[in-house]
Amino acid sequence: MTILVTGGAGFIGSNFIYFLLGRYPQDKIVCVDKLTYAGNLSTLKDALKRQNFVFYKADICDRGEIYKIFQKENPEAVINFAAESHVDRSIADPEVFLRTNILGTQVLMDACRLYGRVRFHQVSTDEVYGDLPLDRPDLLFTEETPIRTSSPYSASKAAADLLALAYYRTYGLPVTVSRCSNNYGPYHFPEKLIPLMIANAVADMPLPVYGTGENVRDWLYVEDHCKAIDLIVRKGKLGEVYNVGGHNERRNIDIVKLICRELDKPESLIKFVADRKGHDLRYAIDPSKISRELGWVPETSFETGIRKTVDWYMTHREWWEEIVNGEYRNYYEKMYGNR
Ligand code: NAD
Ligand code: TDX
Repeated sequence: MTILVTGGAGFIGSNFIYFLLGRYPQDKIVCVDKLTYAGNLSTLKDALKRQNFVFYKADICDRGEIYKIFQKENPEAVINFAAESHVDRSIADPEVFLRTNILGTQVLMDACRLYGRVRFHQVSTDEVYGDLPLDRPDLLFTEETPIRTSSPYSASKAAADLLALAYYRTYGLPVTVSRCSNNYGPYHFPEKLIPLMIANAVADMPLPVYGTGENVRDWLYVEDHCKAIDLIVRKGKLGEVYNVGGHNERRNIDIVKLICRELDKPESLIKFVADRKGHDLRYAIDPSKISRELGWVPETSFETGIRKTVDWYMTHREWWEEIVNGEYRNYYEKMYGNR
């Protein structure tokens, strides 16, 4: 089988590529990535040594380039991870989010239609459901929860989901959509909460917690997400949405304190800063559909996963230090300088 993975030089896409190369050595993996600030070819250096892996630097919005790659590689399945993925950046500058996340998805699905009704999977997010109140732990997002987005990022992801389902209904394109909760693990770009706090704590820099730190996210180890996507692509029902999450809700402040403990750093590094605009209070996924229909269950506990993650960042300092010492400095100054 030839599988085309877009956004494979980013966090989850690269983990997915390594998962596929390990589990299905007979498959060919084709990666398409624009290598934006969030994409890093060095992440794929071990994959690039493999005969059954090929990389194309291309923009998913570039119809001509994408069609050429489809013509050459003839993929049987496309898994779309490529996206602008950072909520704070979408608040500062939404346009590229609409372009990549919506129009890019459309180009890929048009290519799937044109080159033989190729199987298409859209990697989406729980953020399309908006947020839940902090004082109603009984409420969880199901696949039936109405779409109610808060940020330009989540609005663009929701638009892409709806477009994917429209391509299923209108053109019969074999489509599935997964909506996962917050991931963590190796190769997570340092602008996101967990790697940012690890990098700052290592450097004894302030740990900027938005608002009161009481916002809740539902954390899943990235490998469990990869396994869920693989199951959906191979066994999922076409035209369906699957929620993915491991019942692991944590307050941001507790995550940051945990990282301080893991790294033996004082909590006095924590600095409460101005809140994110439109900041979602709580995310919590009900994963019962994927568990019931496909037998998926998360395998890595949060305690194990966070320890593995901290260890990974400590043993791969060159990977993230190169990032935080580059263009990222300007981003950091703009985002946190006067906060
Ligand atoms: P990421 O920002 O780490 O990686 C995105 C990758 O896409 C990068 O390699 C980047 O170069 C590439 N890319 C961006 N624009 C592109 C374009 N126009 N053409 C080709 N490539 C392009 O993101 P991530 O955290 O790995 O997220 C991957 C997907 O999973 C996204 O669709 C995101 O919405 C979704 N998701 C993420 C999480 C999470 O917690 N990180 C949770 C649920 C869903
Ligand atoms: O410096 C920070 N301080 C802080 O308090 C950062 C970067 C974040 N936060 C808070 C904001 C959120 O409540 O931590 C929480 C997590 O923030 P992010 O890591 O930016 O993730 P989030 O906004 O929850 O979105 C993530 O999960 C869903 C991914 O980035 C999305 O791509 C995914 O769809």
